[in-house]
Amino acid sequence: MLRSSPRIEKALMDGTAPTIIMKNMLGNPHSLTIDKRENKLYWADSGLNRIEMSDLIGGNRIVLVDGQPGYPRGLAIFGEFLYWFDKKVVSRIHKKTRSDRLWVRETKFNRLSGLIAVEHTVPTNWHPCFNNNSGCSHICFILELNRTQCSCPVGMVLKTDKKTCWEPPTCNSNEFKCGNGQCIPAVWRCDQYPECDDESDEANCERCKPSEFECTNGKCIKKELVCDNHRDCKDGADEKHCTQKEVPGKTDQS
Ligand SMILES: [Ca+2]
Ligand SMILES: [Ca+2]
Repeated sequence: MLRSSPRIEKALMDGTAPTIIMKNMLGNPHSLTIDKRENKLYWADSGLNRIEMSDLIGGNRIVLVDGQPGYPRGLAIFGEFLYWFDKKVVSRIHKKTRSDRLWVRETKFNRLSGLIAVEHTVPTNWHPCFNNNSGCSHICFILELNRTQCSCPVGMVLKTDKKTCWEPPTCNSNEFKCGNGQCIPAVWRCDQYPECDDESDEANCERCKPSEFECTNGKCIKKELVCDNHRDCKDGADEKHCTQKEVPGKTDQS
């Protein structure tokens, strides 16, 4: 609904298939509510000072309350009555006969923000999402004809099974996703130089053959170069724990 071009729309529960069901003779419609038993739509219109009702496709409009000053809000259906409030007064009217209008009560609250009617007995087995969440890993919506559709929280998307949510890859197919979410070129994976801030690109790499020695940084050197009094590993790991003493001054690095 837009104030400059007021209209009432409907859409499926996942927000798709929006349809305008009403755009004529509207002032400032708001506070919509549905009577699910009667398949009726009710709304307040503070621009026209009315409360109106129609069927669920915008037909058969009836003015339920006319000349209603102020800003009626919080429409709620309970039993045979429509309830609403304006400032701190809650009112009701018979939803079909438009009779029995009365002030239900004046509350002590100056600025009510909502009104909810709660049925004492709520059926618990009719909704198709009640059956194992209809197989959805996170959110289940009901569509027309009691069909269901799965959906996901912000930041997740549905897998191709249309049931399971997962976090989409943020890296391209030619990139490697670091453990911290960073993307680096895939060829930098296991190249013995850490490019990920968490160095996950060099973790769990198959590096050295049985005939090789692995330096601390992952570089492979021939086993013959271990303890040969020459630093072949950058940190000299190949010359540590040797029975023979390291030759001072030999600091060649790889
Ligand atoms: Ca690397
Ligand atoms: Ca060496």
